[in-house]
Amino acid sequence: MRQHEIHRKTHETEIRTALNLDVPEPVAVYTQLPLFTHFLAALAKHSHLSWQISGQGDIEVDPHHLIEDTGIVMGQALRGALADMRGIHRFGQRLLPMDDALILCALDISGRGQLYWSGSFPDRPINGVNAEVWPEFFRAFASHAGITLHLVCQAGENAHHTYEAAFKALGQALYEAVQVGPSTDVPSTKGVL
Ligand SMILES: [Mn+2]
Repeated sequence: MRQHEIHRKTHETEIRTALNLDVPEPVAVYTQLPLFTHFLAALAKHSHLSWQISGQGDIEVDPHHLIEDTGIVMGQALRGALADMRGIHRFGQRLLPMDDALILCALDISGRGQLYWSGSFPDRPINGVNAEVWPEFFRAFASHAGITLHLVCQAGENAHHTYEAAFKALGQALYEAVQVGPSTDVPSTKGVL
């Protein structure tokens, strides 16, 4: 089984994540910030992977700490679960609509963690949470997972739809990228990822 668990506690947050890439269940997501829980639950559901995530932190200071640190821990869990990367599809992509929103997500489990964030993401808060925190989640996740992650907002008027579509698109692209095919080779001409 390709699985990994992380527990990370700092003076700002305490996050636990368990990920299993080979089974779709259980899925359990809880954070102190209901909007973030809602978005993570969408990611988990549409990834068809077993994510167990719990996060708490000093959201009274700023939701930024909880959101970024959860991205760090989820990225570390993915990297750990992938282990030697043998046989994985490596690339994943999704063009995901949600009403007015249309998000392109393309990722490469490259070993080089980097977020490329572009397009017309709405710069409006949702229920008091500023839009600037969402790319910080995806950046932390990409950087700690060691994946090249492109998220492009091709259309989006409603901020809730647009950011929720980004979480769903990442879930779907991840599912594709971590699937194991008939080859047991590491999917790189260099022989390592
Ligand atoms: Mn929603």
